Amino acid sequence: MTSSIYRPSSSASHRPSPSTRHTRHSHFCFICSISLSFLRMSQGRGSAVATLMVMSLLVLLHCEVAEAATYTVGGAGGWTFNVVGWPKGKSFRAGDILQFNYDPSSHNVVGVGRVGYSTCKTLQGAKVYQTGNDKIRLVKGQNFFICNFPGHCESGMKLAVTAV
Ligand SMILES: [Cu+2]
Repeated sequence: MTSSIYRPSSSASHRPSPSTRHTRHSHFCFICSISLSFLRMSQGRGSAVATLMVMSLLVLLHCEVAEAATYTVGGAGGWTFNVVGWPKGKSFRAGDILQFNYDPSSHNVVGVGRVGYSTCKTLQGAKVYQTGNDKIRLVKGQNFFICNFPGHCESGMKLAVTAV
């Protein structure tokens, strides 16, 4: 049931919008359309076995991605200062996508580790996102992001999300 994905949190100041989980991965339709193309091809050849195989694959893929969701970090305010508390009260799954919306001349998104998150330091080789419209897929476990413009992370422009 997708209606009860959010853990109740007595200290949360606002309830997250439940509508976010209904957004599915964009590649889902891509996979479906390719699979359906193969399906049509195999039907043309009259191969019942191939048709069955493709249909099974389609069902399998559907099950795999159906639960993935896209979350807009910070909600309407986007990726900005004091966004650090945004994940509170929300549940995330591996494969879910975080959408970071921001002005790329003022901010960026850097994938860091636990130490980078707590110290607001970017280690060499860290992945830097800077389009202003970044979609980042969550991996299982902890995911840490900061803005490494001077002083921003220290002003709460940091994010720690745990995906199950
Ligand atoms: Cu910033």
